[in-house]
Amino acid sequence: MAEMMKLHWSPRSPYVRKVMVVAHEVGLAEQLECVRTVVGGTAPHLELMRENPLGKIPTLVLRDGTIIYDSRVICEYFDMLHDGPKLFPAWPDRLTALRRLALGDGMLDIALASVGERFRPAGTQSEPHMALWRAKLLTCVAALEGEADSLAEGTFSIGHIGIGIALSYLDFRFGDLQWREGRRRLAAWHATFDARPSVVANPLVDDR
Ligand SMILES: N[C@@H](CCC(=O)N[C@@H](CS)C(=O)NCC(=O)O)C(=O)O
Repeated sequence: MAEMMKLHWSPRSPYVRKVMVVAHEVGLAEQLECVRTVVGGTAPHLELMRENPLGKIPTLVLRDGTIIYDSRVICEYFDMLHDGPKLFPAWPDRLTALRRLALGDGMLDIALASVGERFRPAGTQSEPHMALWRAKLLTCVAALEGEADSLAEGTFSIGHIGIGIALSYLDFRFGDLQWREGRRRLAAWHATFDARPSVVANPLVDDR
């Protein structure tokens, strides 16, 4: 078998899930050796930090030893490696796709900050921050409901993947947010995202 690319991977990470979905969409998943890498908490992962000084996943080691991160860079790299329809479209559609990707990634950044806060000892968690992050996530969902029809009609792109991954992460960690309430069109679009083979093949799993 040809040498594989090594992906620092976790089934709990939505950013990792995003690159795995892209890899499946463009037919590259079989070329990835997924190495379970545990990050988070306060202990530095020194081995990972030798490859990515940020100590974050996903981090991808190419066959020639070149190391790339973060998730967006890896997604764009995968999209460059195939000859099919591109997930990063040409201008002007690219602008909308990148803006949607930024919105999805921004939602994940907020969600992960909020999850991190939950792990602080009781009494040291910041209620005002938790409330702010919750309000931002709900505002993002409301904005997305406004473009749900255009999401459903448009050509599938990295923007769709960014948004779909973010909404699925809300299901995974923020069930109490009930983001589907009053968001019928967005929920309908997300159901189609959720049913894609690339998404089904890469579930989020709380494995420890
Ligand atoms: N902007 C990065 C974010 C990646 C990220 O924050 N990953 C989390 C796991 S879901 C992580 O590695 N956290 C460990 C840490 O921040 O120390 C990307 O898009 O790849």
